[in-house]
Amino acid sequence: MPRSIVLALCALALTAAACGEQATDPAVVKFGVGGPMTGDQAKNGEELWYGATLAAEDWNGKGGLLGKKVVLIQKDDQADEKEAIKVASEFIDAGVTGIIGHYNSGVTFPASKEYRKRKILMITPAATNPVITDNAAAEGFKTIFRLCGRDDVQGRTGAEFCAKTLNFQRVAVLHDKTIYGEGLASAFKQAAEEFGLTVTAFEGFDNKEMNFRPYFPKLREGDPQLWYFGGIHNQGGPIARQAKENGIEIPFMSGDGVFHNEFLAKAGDKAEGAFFTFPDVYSSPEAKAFAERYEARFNRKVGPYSVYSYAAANILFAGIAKAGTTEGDAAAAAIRGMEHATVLGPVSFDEKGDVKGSFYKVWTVRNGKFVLYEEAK
Ligand code: ABU
Repeated sequence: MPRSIVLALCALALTAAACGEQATDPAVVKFGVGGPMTGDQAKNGEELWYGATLAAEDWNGKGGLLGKKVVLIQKDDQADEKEAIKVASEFIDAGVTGIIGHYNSGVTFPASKEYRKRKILMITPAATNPVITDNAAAEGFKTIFRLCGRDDVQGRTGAEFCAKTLNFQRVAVLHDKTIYGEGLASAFKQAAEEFGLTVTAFEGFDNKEMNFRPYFPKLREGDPQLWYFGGIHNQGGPIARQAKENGIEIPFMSGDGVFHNEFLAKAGDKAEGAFFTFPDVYSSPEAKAFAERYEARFNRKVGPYSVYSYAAANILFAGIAKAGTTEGDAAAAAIRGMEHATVLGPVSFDEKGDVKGSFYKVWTVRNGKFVLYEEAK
């Protein structure tokens, strides 16, 4: 066969394949689940995926959404800000109605800009940097939602605990220089200073760093009584362990990105006594029933953001069902107009797309487990 004909046939086949992915199957409604599915944050992506999958299975088990089968598409953003636009474009090309994701604020924010200009619904179960919803609202976009809390709120919760419960006067702060880690660290610092605390250090390092010893001299300066870390558990576990191995015995505190069994595994016995801010996603009868069902279905431990992802997917599907359409603005209005009965308890959204109210609590590590500070006292 002449080479020109072979090339033409190949081009035709590629176009057909591409069209196949883009084609709208009238019997299905597609949603994207985006997060870090590989690498040292893969547990976070896994939680988003399996939480959303259980919600999709529930809806399909009762007839689907608007009479169609819910189909989820998974994409790995590698927790990498440079992957955000590529992954967002792939979801858009696949014809998704909505996104459950992403996990990292530094990925979620640029990806959300792609979704929102096409009126694709997005609900992040996990990305806590305020800019995601603040910027969408300021620019008049309505289809962006955040089910988890915000770093200005959780940073303040942590600082208030240091000032009013622990009665400390001096704290030090380290962060991973990402928009999440540095943003949370800055929110903690600002609130700490408002509560009258002295912040003895505020230092950042690359989010791939694994040797933290060079930062410990700075951490010791000014005699802090606690040190705060803004970052994710892949660094949070090793840095907490290395700090204690190097004689830094003051308590470690961090936020939702480190609140994970991966922290306990990586920090080992050096995790004991650490403090965290995270909502109580484990204690209610609904949360316990969810955890049992999730672990039986997927043969893996439930994680903090499995619960959020299940609730986020249900909110998205319920809004579309209520609106009777997948059109973004109409479904977003329905989501805002509802009180959602979720596994986290009742949830409603403000005009920006943020969840109303604050659910942050302080946790500590006792005997190798996370326990609510109020119950550990
Ligand atoms: N909020 C936990 C970590 C994800 C992020 O906001 O970057």
